[in-house]
Amino acid sequence: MMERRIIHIDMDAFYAQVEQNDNPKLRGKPVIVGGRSFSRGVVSTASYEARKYGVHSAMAMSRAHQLCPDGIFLRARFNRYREVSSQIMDIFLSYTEIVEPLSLDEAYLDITHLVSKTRPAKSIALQIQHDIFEKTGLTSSSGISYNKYLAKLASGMNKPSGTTVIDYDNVDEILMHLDIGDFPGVGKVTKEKMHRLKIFNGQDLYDKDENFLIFHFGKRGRSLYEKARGIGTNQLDYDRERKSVGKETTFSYDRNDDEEMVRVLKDLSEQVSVRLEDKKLCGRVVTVKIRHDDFTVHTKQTGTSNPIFRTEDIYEVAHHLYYELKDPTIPIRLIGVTVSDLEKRSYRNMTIYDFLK
Ligand code: TTP
Ligand code: MG
Repeated sequence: MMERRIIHIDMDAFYAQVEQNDNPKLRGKPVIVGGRSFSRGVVSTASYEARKYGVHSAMAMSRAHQLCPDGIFLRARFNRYREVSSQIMDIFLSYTEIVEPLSLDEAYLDITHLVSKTRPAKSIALQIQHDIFEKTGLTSSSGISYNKYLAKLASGMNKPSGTTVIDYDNVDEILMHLDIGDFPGVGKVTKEKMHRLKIFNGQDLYDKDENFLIFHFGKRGRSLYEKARGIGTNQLDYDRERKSVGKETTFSYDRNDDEEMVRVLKDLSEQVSVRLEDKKLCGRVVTVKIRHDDFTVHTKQTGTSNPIFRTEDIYEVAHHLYYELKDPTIPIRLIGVTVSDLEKRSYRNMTIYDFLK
């Protein structure tokens, strides 16, 4: 079986960066975003400028005020963060449907099927980070590895704006020197217990046998034993009931022929329509994606006034988008059609034609 390539992407100082991006006056300044009331609340996150003063997530707001009296203290605007989050998730889904979001600002992506000799996982990660920056103006960090936990570990290693690969050639070096508190899943309490057991880093953990760890940490002992060896799951828990239905075609050699593209678009529209029909869904947004032979990806989408699901309706929009998107000078390697913003079909969004079939 082919080795999995998993990317973990995590936005840098997410809430604070959104605030700085939305209000340029805040850029370069110590920004601290907190929950509810300033007197009793805790810090949600702090910009990297504020972190220099020792301010961090989950700290009492009053403490943050003491450490950073000149900081700019803001209330969290969750709706805005959700909005940005959904833009980011859309970018992930434009690469692969195997996306497991962990929170508003981070997700695992399985990109195994996109990797080739000329397109290593790292270049895909960089491309995704670039897309996020283009679309939202925000920086993120990514980690690439052969399982989830190592990918997550990697994404935190070179923040902000980092892209880090953990592979068989460097995994031992990284894990053996890793502070025990930096192992994913080792919180404050576990860390203190580890210290009592004279386990301070990955090497110390590696040196303990499995039974010892199970004796002291119960069921988690086994997982800790495995983590010390770089072993972890590579199965993503992703949403099979997707928020979009899409089909794409990759050409074995590059095409640049409108007539053929129109045929392919019609065919893809029909396949999408059949899927929507199966699931009794319809959608309000159509997206066409084109990948050129140099692997640049271009997408264009548009909303429809009514939810659609029939081949002709999807094709009509897709065809229009294709002509807006295409660059006649660059051959096409892949083309795709997606319908999103889905909802269940109801009598409200059916037309007379649906009753004539
Ligand atoms: P994180 O990804 O943990 O932190 P971050 O994005 O602010 O900073 P970085 O990843 O660069 O270290 O969390 C994402 C968001 O979740 C964060 O911006 C605010 C929110 N959050 C809280 O509200 N409380 C918390 O205790 C944590 C850790 C995060
Ligand atoms: Mg983050």
